[in-house]
Amino acid sequence: MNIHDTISAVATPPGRGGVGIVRISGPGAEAIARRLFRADRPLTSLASHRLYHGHVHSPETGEPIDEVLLVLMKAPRSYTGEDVVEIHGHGGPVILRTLLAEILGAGARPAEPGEFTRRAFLNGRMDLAQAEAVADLIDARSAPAATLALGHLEGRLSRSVEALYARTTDMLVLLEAAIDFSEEGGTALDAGDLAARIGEILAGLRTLLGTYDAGRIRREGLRVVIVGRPNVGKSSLLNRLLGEERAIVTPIPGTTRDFIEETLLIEGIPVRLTDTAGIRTPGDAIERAGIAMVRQRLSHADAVLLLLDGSAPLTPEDEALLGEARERPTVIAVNKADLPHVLAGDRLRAFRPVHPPLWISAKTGEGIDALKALLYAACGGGEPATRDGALVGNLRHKLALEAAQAHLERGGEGLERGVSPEFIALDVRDALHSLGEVTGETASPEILDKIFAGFCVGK
Ligand SMILES: Nc1nc2c(ncn2[C@@H]2O[C@H](COP(=O)(O)OP(=O)(O)OP(=O)(O)O)[C@@H](O)[C@H]2O)c(=O)[nH]1
Ligand SMILES: [Mg+2]
Repeated sequence: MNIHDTISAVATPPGRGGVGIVRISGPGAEAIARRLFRADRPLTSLASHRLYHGHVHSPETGEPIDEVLLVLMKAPRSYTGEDVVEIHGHGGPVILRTLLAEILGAGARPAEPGEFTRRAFLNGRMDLAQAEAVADLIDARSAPAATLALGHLEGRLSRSVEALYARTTDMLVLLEAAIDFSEEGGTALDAGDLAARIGEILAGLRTLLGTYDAGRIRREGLRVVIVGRPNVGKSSLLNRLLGEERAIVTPIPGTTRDFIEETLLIEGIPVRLTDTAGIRTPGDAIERAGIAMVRQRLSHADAVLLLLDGSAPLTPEDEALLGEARERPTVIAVNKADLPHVLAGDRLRAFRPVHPPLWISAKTGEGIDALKALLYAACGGGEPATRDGALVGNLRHKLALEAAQAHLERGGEGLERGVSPEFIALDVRDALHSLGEVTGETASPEILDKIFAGFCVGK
């Protein structure tokens, strides 16, 4: 990819709208603008960061194409750090296509997905975690996801990681001095000091990594699957949580065959809720297929909502499901609390559930708010732990931080065993490399390609 040429793309989404924006970035942006744009009053030059009213004309025919507002943002005070021109035209697909075609005809080339943001990164306008936050902000499906992304765009995560990066660099300097010492008389290695430094950085990493569940939930939402034997009230509970009659409810066991998915918001976070076929020895091929599908959904779930019937004794089917409850985060709810309580609590306690079972009634609504809160907490949706509010919500960041942690732990162990500073320095250098992958100092072109390929064109 050549980053010294001039690129252009429509920056607003396809379709019709009040305004549509075409963006140009690169050394030729201003010249292209001057060629196509005629301001209301003749101009000798375009001032930076000023909005001009006028028309875009076709240079060949001289015909007007659109009435527009135009702004030039001179490097480096622009999104990409290059000269950027934005033309605000009317938001129709034909107009925008024509505007773009004229710009390309005047010397720009079509921008690749995410190329504006990639240039912003390459030109030092933002680091990689911030660039990823741009995509997250655009893709945010809930207010908490948008808040998280904006925090990262403003450098919240980057600052935390950079602080760890700087401390790891300091450590490497000390180690290198000690390596020189053994050769030509520098400073001796203070093993106690070094161990304390490693410990501090590891503690910082642990704190950041401890925010992953909360961060991921904010970024991606939650997937919860309701399971239980037939007739315990799974579909009734789905309807109650959604506040509408979405699923068929009947007293006949085996009513739900296919799964039913709907999204509701808990604490502003989208929760994808799946109602499933009741689990039992299947009566026919349809039911067998339905039950197989439950198993498949379960493997993708963040949490399981295991539903029991409080008006009946525990059955072997319930017990089989309770036995599986420890395999993944599970919230146990005992439904039909409005009926006489028949289910024996001590039988349940024998399964040592992580969260005490909650009595609810899909019919009356009893316990439903508490159930939502419990689901949220069970998935790690509690308040995040870091002081500066940095949250790790991206798997790529988590893996890089974990790699840094593993390298530092190895270095720490080496120090304890008294290995020579050269070897410890190797681990510290690896840790530094992993930390740098988050903010992009050490991210390979392959990583960059992968990240920016996920962006939309025009961003
Ligand atoms: N009294 C009472 N009845 C309930 C409650 N929840 C569900 N029911 C009744 O229990 C029966 C079964 O409810 P469903 O919601 O269809 O149960 P399900 O678990 O989806 O059943 P399958 O789809 O067959 O697996 C219906 O007659 C509901 O009216 C409750 O909280 N209290
Ligand atoms: Mg059902």
